[in-house]
Amino acid sequence: MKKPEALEHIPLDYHPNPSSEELIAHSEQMLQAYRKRRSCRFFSDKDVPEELIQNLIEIAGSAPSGANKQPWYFVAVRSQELKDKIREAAEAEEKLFYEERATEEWLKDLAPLGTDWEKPFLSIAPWLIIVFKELYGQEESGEKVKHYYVNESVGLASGFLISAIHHLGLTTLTHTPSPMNFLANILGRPSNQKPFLLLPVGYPAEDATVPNIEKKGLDEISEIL
Ligand code: IYR
Repeated sequence: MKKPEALEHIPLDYHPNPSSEELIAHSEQMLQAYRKRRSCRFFSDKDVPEELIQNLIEIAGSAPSGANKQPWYFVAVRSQELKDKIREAAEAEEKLFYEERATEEWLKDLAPLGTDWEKPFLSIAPWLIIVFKELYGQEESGEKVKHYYVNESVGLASGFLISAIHHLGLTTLTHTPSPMNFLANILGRPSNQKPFLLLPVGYPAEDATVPNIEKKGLDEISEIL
């Protein structure tokens, strides 16, 4: 096969060039801000504008991906009827998870977080963003497009999304009801798209609480050689 031509290269349009001192100061500020990010299960029903959700999704879609195939799709749900339907289906799966499917060890690991099958945040948060991974792409002609590193790519896009939500001062929760194919059914997605995770997005409730967990220290998660 003849090798396709490489795309033209254009200049990199990002050269802020800060000094080391500026970088360190900025990274310290960022670290303090990131340390405040928590998975929050208590949402206010205060509305969040659609434009903001669209910008957040574009931020997620700016993530790197295998061969730039962008193997993701985002469904943003604000319809109360759909949110209630998703909550009902998620709670049915979660009830089975907590009462039958989860191993003793898994339940023991979850106990400190105080989670259970009830998921009121799914109907209270103003938005649910459901992230889908695309196992392969589909051209208009019906031809399949190969996708690479799908989980890594969609994980990166989800990380961008969570980070941007926090940066704005809003909150989210990485929710992975298991199994979650009910989301594809309710939202009528094609068979090349599989649910990856669900992020409720909104303002935290005034009286929101979070479990008092700790993150591993730098020494535990890294070394410098
Ligand atoms: N999907 C369940 C259980 C759950 C699993 C893990 I791993 C968590 O970090 C938290 C919860 C639920 O959402 O409750």
